[in-house]
Amino acid sequence: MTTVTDRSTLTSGKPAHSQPVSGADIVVQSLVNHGVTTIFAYPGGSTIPLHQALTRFRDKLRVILPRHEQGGGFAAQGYARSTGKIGVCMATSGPGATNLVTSIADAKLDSVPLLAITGQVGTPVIGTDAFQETPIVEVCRSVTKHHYLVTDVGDIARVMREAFHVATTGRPGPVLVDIPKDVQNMLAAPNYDAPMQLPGYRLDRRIAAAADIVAAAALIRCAKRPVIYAGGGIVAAGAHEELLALVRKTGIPVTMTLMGLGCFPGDDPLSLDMLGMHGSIYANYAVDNADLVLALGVRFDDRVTGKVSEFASRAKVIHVDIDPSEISKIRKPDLPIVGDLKHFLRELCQVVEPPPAAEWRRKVAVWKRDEPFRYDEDFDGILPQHAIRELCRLTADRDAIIATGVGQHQMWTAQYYKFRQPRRWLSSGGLGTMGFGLPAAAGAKAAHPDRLVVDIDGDGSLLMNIQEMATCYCEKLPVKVMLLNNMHLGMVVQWEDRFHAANRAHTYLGPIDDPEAIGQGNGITPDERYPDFVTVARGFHWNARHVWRKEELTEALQEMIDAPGPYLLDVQVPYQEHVLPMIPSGMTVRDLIKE
Ligand SMILES: Cc1ncc(C[n+]2csc(CCOP(=O)(O)OP(=O)(O)O)c2C)c(N)n1
Ligand SMILES: [Mg+2]
Repeated sequence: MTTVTDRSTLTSGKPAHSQPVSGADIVVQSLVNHGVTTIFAYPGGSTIPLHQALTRFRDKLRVILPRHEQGGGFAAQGYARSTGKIGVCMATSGPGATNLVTSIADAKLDSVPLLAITGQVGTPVIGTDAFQETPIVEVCRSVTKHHYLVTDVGDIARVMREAFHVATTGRPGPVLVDIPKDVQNMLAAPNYDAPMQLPGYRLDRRIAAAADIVAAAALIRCAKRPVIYAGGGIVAAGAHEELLALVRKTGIPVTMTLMGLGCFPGDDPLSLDMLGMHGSIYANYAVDNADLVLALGVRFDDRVTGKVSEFASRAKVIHVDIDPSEISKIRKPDLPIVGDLKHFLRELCQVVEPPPAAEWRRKVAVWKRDEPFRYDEDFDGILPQHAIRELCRLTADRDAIIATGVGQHQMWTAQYYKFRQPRRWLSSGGLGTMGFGLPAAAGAKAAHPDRLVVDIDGDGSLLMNIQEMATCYCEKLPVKVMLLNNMHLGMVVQWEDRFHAANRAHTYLGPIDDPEAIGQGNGITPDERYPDFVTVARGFHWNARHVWRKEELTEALQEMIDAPGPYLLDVQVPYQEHVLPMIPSGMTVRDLIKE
């Protein structure tokens, strides 16, 4: 068997063979060796040795106790997404481990470096349906980048080293390490520098060839209508400055995917904002009319492409990605390039010449001027879009980190909050997991105690992990929640309205005997609101306030921003509002709905 020895990950500085210690201590020492300072961990029978070991490293490692393992997984993701470092979460066997599954799957689809450690029942009883036994490696096999069931204490140090390496290199992703309780208790003399055994994991050719860089420059040189389609890969590669340099040199307009928001300044004249189903009209027009699309760290997701055969149908495509399996998965590019984006963009910038695209830039600017994101600014009440735009204005100089749940509020945040830097935007893109926002915000706050962290959430989404309010209070993570409360599963309501004759099918979040439940209400008065989020938040020792008058919004938002502790602002918004524009699923820019 071949072995991989990557000296760059040798961080222990310890002698190769030391005194015997427990498997649990080896795990925790490995975390420390790899620079982990925060772990989100919920204990149980199968992880008691690991938690006991964690107490011996109190000075080096902060353990944050979430109130649900899914919250722990999302908090670890908030940590990872906002820092670029690996996020680490831990859960006990059985229900603890299965509670992590959604956050692992979420990390897989959004390429987030995550280490999930689970306790497992003792090796003698594995496979006997022992108490709290689930074969979590089997459960997670297809939603991890890699996974381990460690049955020999002598393997732990190497496995941990491999887990860090796999999770953080190439295309990042989640790695699961499942450790039976008896293995945690066994003693071994650890070798933290044991060679990795990853024969199938080869990253050595993931650098763009010089000829491909020249070919890309040649295509750009001739393009009359070029567009950059930039995704989460730019963020993951830390290539935002290189992207900016390329745009400054070439003047090519940039549209971003949901995952890419912030990789190019949203307030730059050449930013076309987000593209796709709820993207800007100008981004979708630009891609539709482009003769060259530079697809950088993107995966041609169906929420971006709609009908694939008509997406960017007039364009040649240069597709650059670190993961070879993304190339030609959806769209066959004219120039496929497997490689690190930072390297590619830096090299390209050396040789590229501006394309003859001045007229195109003017055309795109006219679309942008004439077809902006819009809402009824005279509405007598608070529209969600208005609340987000106001929050964006009030936090413009705060370098805030914004998390979201999933639904209309998420799309409006993507549209109206202008991100200028990467890693300020934390949102579940690929899996679209409701309940992501609050724990992700908590994890980001743990990593950035001095930054303003706001979760812009929906009422349905917030309820899915509302127990994390306790984590925020007890662990001193003073995040803010701007709740866009429409008392509905708004995004599903929108689809009911558009495609199912407004027939309400279990999308009202109040009592079932209310006429609203079957779509026959006439609006929601303040005393009909349910649940009372302000009282709930206060029960968790948060400060909280309800706001519904437009003229009070700015002052209420400022109070939320300035509050020293965790704060929930329950913003009453109508449920009748739709996220626009919209290209219905599987359709094309010609089917774009503007109102
Ligand atoms: C865990 C999970 N269950 C179901 C869905 C399907 N879904 C997508 S958006 C949405 C509504 C979300 O409601 P809310 O959080 O109140 O946000 P709103 O759309 O009202 O802004 C639902 C049910 C989902 N994305 N995630
Ligand atoms: Mg809602």
